[in-house]
Amino acid sequence: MAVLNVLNAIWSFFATYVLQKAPYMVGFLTLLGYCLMGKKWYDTLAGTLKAIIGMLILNVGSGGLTSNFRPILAGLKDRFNLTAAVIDPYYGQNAVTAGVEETFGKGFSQVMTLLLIAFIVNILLVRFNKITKCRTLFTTGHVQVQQAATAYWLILFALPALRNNDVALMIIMSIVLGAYWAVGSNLTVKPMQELTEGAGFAIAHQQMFGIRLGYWLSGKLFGGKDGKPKGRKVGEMEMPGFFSIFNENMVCTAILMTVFFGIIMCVIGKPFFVAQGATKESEAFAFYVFNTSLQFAVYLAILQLGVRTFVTELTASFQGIADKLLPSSVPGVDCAVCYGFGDSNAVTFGFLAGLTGQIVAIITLILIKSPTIIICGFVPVFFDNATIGLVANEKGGLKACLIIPFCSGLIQVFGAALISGWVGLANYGGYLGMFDWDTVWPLMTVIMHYLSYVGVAICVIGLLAIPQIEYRMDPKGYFLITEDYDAYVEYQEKKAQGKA
Ligand code: ASC
Repeated sequence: MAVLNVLNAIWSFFATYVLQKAPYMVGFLTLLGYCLMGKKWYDTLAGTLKAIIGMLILNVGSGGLTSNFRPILAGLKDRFNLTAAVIDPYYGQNAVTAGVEETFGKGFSQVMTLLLIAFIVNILLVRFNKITKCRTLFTTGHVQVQQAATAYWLILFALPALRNNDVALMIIMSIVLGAYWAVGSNLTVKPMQELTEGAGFAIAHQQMFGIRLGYWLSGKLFGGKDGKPKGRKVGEMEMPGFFSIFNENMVCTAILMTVFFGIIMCVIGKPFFVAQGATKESEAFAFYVFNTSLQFAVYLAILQLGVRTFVTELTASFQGIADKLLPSSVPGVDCAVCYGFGDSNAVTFGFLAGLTGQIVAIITLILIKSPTIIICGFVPVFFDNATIGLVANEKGGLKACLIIPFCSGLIQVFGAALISGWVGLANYGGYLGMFDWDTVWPLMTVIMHYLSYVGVAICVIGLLAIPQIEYRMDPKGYFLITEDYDAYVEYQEKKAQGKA
């Protein structure tokens, strides 16, 4: 008994302070990887610390972006008197916590059990990747908590018969969620390896299907035969005179944000920000607007510093895990990690295009008197569309970087309105609202709701079939791209010349 208690305590410590906290999860993986590689203790220590600190810096950046812009979005809601569901992962998680007892007579604690078992499903799918073809391990704990909460709600809603059978409930939910983690992040391997020229990570976030769809559409619609954009990429826009300052990431971000958010903040008006305590009556409003807009460039710079600090450590040490425990795999990391690669201005363009799409969609919802109105939250509008824009730019250039995130913005709002209204989450004020949760998950919820267990089987088989299809399209390159990127590029070149 005593042993069991100790094990239990260790497990719950691990679950609380490591598994659910991305920086420490990344630190743990780095430590494990370096130990498996037999690195010297002091190198292991240094690498682990850098991994944790880098992730903490990244969190300062992404948290700063979010909190800097939250009052602005709240202001829009206040000014136009909208009561509606906010699409934001944190609001979404709160909505589940607030409503799950009342709606389904269930507590939130099972969400954590779901997270743990689904994570194990992910590990197993990667461990047996000779069969499953899954190459990526999800490491972003805070996102996993948010997703486990929303998946819990959606599946409880879809399968009423399961509500009284906890064991079956956990098994089914974990398989669906674990498969989504493994398959979704696996889909981002190719776009990310190409974007980063083989940095050795995939994305484990909330728009993984969106990334792959954006990548594919950009190539199809705006790309040439050589896999490169037909038109110019964001970074190649040689702009004359005044415009050339836009080539500089910080300057570009600062100017665009000041113009865009300057207008929005002026519409909301000073009194709102004073009432929020964000500025003082005595402070010049123009200064406040300018300063707030510049923070955006500041936090983006911080975020990129965080990425640089930890990416090399994590991916280098992950080699130890890949060699010894999970062959041919790469870590799936936060989407913000890729902002350190590609054209950094594509991040800003993608975001602004997505925001425009969301605003158009919200106005449409209001005009058609939709029963569920959506308010944009910063996390979906920024992190989804910036990521999709960055990938789109790489394959399709500037046009793709604007059009694809614009469409994604529309889809996010319409998808979130439909699903959150239908399953009842909108009544609790929020919905997760990230791209995959406005598309793939609503679709799976519909299938499971109408076809019950057959629907579950369709969803799981459908998910697991995706890596199989991708593998069959390029059996030789499929694992090579994670194992040896240079060899992969060489192989692709030969293939293009018809030699391989
Ligand atoms: C999310 C979420 C965040 C951000 C962050 C982006 O989905 O919950 O805090 O995106 O992970 O870096």
